[in-house]
Amino acid sequence: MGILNSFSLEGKVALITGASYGIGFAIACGMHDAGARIVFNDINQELVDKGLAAYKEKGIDAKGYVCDVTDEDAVNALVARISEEVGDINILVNNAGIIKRIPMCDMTAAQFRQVIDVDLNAPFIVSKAVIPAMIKNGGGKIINICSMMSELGRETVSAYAAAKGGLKMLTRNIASEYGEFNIQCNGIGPGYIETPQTAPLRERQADGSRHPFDAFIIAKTPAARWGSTDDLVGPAVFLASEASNFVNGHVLYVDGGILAYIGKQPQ
Ligand code: NAP
Ligand code: GCO
Repeated sequence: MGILNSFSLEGKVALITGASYGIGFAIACGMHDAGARIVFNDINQELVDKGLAAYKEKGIDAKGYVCDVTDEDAVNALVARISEEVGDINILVNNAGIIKRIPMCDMTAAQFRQVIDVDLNAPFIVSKAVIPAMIKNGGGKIINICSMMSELGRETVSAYAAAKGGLKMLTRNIASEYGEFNIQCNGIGPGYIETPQTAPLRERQADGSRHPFDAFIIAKTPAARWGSTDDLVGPAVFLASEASNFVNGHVLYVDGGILAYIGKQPQ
């Protein structure tokens, strides 16, 4: 196989969760360009319809389903339906996620649990649902969308950091437990990416100046910019393809260098 062919996803079925917009949508479009058949889900019909229209506009014939990834019965039914209507899933991207920015001492246990449920329990539930067919078919790829918060903490994101740190370890454990079946489970750790999830951190101030967090991220990132969703496409296609067949249990940070950088020295 030629080197470029080893990046091809031709003939593969890819399920990207929560992929009506944002990071999941960009990754799905890239996987489509690399040859995969795209299937996605989202939490309600309105989002699925919005996603279907956006894929159509790009000339992509994606299949979209309503499914709450925290609901184990619904996920099992979805995976069975995809196998029947499209084919067994070869590539899973656990992308669906939520964040709650609340100081820890003001956060209720119910709010904390909700974040853990979507960002950590759900990747467990969806991965568990797709692994048996991957084993039967001789292998598969699972990509967990982790975060800077898989490594770092900051004010207000205790539940999210706990979930994304846990997701890094779930990634390593899936790799450890199912690597012998030719299943590769890796993570992508996006840096600060321009999506609706981070929009509140980039809002212009009343005087037109940058949000202090926006200026902070630019100073903290050697690339001196926020990431775009397109920055994640190449890494995702790599981790979904045969080019990464001996990469397992790894988190690939796509962060413009944030994790490598101690920060600007005071002038
Ligand atoms: P996002 O706002 O985090 O949303 C992803 C999608 O998941 C949304 O469509 C969301 O629906 C859906 N979703 C939420 N709960 C769900 C559930 N229970 N079942 C099914 N779908 C559900 O978008 P994003 O910023 O593109 O983030 C995608 C992933 O990357 C997330 O895991 C996020 O944590 C991670 N991430 C983002 C950044 C960043 O800078 N943006 C950086 C690192 C990691 P709703 O719109 O209704 O919530
Ligand atoms: C925050 C952010 C993040 C990012 C991302 C970083 O409030 O700090 O929303 O946590 O979105 O996950 O990688």
